[in-house]
Amino acid sequence: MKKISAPTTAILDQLSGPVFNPDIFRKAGVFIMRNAIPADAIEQWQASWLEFQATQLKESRDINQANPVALSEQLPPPLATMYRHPVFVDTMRQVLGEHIALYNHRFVIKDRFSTGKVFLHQDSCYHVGNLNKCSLFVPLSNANRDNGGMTFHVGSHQLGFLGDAGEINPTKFDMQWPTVTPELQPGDFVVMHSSLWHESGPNVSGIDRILADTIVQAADDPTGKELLCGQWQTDIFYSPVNYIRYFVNSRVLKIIKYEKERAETLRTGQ
Ligand SMILES: O=C(O)CCC(=O)C(=O)O
Ligand SMILES: [Fe+2]
Repeated sequence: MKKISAPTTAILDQLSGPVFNPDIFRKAGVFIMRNAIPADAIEQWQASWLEFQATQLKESRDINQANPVALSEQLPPPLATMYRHPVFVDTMRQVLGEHIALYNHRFVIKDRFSTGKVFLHQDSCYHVGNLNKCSLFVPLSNANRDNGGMTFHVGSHQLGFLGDAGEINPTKFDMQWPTVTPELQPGDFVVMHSSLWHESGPNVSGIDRILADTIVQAADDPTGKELLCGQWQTDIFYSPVNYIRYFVNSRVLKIIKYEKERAETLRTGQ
């Protein structure tokens, strides 16, 4: 029987509420804010989503094979800028301090084009710059176990970056983390440390699961995209976009090379 850390178990009933608890977040790596976003903001974002979906995502969408839930279409302005709502920096100041920047903003959705599960992983291994980043998951639909709501392994961020990118095998660790799969409603949002292990099941109910995923970080990180509050704390910047260009040789470049060679072998039959 694996050891579930007792302090982690003790905080399970304090993981959600209308008021952010930075001490619980530090230990858990996740906190669920309840009914924290004003209704007028949510209604505007939902209306914008419905129009966007009806006009641009109806027939098909551009599926990213590496991550089918990540929406690649250009968002309309109300959705592209929703991370600027003050509720988010008011919360994140308690984790990141006075000076906060945006790292990335996107949507992760489970609609009829991406109903599948997302394997257990941490996000830090896909990020560039400093490791102290947090996701804000903002539901514009209900999210629950039936439509592929996310599951969080509470406390697992304490292990930091695991050294590679991909599906985590939890059976290989001496300790076990309790899991939570919160039911989310529009107005709630989840704060998650980017090293926290998370996953999600398939959408079996057929009700779209629509989440915005905004990643924020301290403003001293040179990969910041936009200042959200305070002042920049760095005067050097570089872009995380297409980061493989920063390498002469790397694991990702090798995979690309091997994939090309394999395709060529299959094509020519030799
Ligand atoms: O959409 C989900 O359920 C999870 C997505 C996710 O964790 C990711 O894209 O990194
Ligand atoms: Fe993730």
